[in-house]
Amino acid sequence: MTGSRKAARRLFKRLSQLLARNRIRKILRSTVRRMSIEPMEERRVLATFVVNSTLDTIAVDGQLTLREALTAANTNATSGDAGAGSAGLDTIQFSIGVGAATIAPSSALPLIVEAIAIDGTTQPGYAGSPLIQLDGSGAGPVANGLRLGLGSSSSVINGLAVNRFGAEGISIGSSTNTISNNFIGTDPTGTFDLGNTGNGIYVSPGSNSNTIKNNLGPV
Ligand SMILES: [Ca+2]
Ligand SMILES: [Ca+2]
Repeated sequence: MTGSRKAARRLFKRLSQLLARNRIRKILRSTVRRMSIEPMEERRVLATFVVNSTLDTIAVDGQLTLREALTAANTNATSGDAGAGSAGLDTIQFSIGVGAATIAPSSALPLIVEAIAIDGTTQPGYAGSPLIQLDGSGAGPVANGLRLGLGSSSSVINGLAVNRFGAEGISIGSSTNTISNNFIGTDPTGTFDLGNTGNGIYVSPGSNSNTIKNNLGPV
């Protein structure tokens, strides 16, 4: 082999090594990039609050109240025993012992300003009639039971008894909500008239495409 061929082979070998090293470097770089980006990807986890108390307080006391759940869902920050809600839709379920339970707010519950799904049918023992009763008799003369404000579109209120509020039972000020399987203005068995002073369900002008189905009111 001549000297120049040897030099050419050496050069070729060196170039191959450099190319291989470059390729490895590129692979390493992209792997590191992937590893550092993946944990930062936003994963939207919807919060679910399980109300376990009939109290109306906001306090860290092991009792997760409806007021705490509504506040945390609205603000996406913690409230008493309720962890932070997530941006947008959060869910409120119930597990207050088994069977009928009455929540009697001592003032108006928070205006709902983000999508929420409140599902009374999750209360253990539910068999088609509401077990969770929102009793507004102590909430003051201008309190609505539940009020869906601006920003709350696509909410669900399902399977509650809502009675004796000074204003409306459920007031809707947003769109594409579903109000279903509630007893509004009656006791939880649907037997006694416990009307709200205002409308059972009030839909504000400009609130569109709401689904209101399978609710019961006083005859
Ligand atoms: Ca609490
Ligand atoms: Ca929220």
